[in-house]
Amino acid sequence: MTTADIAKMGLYDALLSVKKDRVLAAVEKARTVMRPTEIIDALAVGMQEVGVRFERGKMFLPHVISAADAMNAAVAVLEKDLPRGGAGKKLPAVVIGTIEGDVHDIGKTIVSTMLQCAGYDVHDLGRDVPSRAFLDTVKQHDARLVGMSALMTTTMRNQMEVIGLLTEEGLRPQVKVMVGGAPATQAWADKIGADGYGENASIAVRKANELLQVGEVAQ
Ligand code: B12
Repeated sequence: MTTADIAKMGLYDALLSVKKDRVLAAVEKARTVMRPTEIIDALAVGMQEVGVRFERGKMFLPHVISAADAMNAAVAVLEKDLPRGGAGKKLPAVVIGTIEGDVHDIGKTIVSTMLQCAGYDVHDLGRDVPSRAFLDTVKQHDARLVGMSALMTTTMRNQMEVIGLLTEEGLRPQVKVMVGGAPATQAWADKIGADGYGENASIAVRKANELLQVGEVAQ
């Protein structure tokens, strides 16, 4: 087992302890042997396991909230270490948010942070974002990409609504759409006519670069 594997396990265990100080200590250790994006991806795996344990009744809402808080604190610490891309060139405006009716924003915030670090002009609308707000912000900033997160099967359909609004307003040809969040899949993206789906934040940045034909940045 490599030191990076050990650090990865440490991150996972710390997140499952749902203790912020343990998570931040594990992040400090991992920083010496792992890239910041790898650390975030490893914590995201831990967060998914928190979800599984919550579903099985082995963890309760206060645990989920503490884990979410620890995850957000870790991402805030790692943000300054993330590779900065787009040096010298101005990358297009991107609008991102969690869809209406949905307050889950951990994954969305990770994607948003990594897109910013890659050099995009990101307009993060937060969570529970009304469909029309995506459209208004696209117009306001002449955005070239919309990223929508949904964590619930009941809110996913709002991603389709935003695509419908973009089409109605004649903006669809120049605005790419990327969807994500745990219940999203490539099949879902195809079904609703999105241009891309990203399973995690690193893939989301790669996909955005591909869709907007922007050169790769170091990860
Ligand atoms: C944390 C959490 C919460 C926290 C949210 C805190 C926060 N600030 O986000 C709190 C406690 C507030 C919460 C509340 C609720 N939750 Co909740 N929650 C979760 C949990 C455990 C983890 C979600 C998470 O943060 N994952 C970690 C992140 C890193 O992963 P991620 O979001 O998937 O993001 C990654 C990728 O998907 C991708 N990605 C994400 N967004 C985007 C966007 C784009 C454009 C791209 C390309 C990629 C991308 O990149 C990210 C980074 O790798 C999930 C369980 C699960 N299995 O997902 C349940 C879950 C999503 N919640 C659920 C439910 C039901 C609720 C509540 C209704 C509970 C209740 N009864 O009150 C409320 C929601 C109220 C509302 N209106 O929204 C259900 C949804 C079930 C369903 N039918 O869909 C789940 C699945 C749990 C369950 N099985 O019961 N929840």
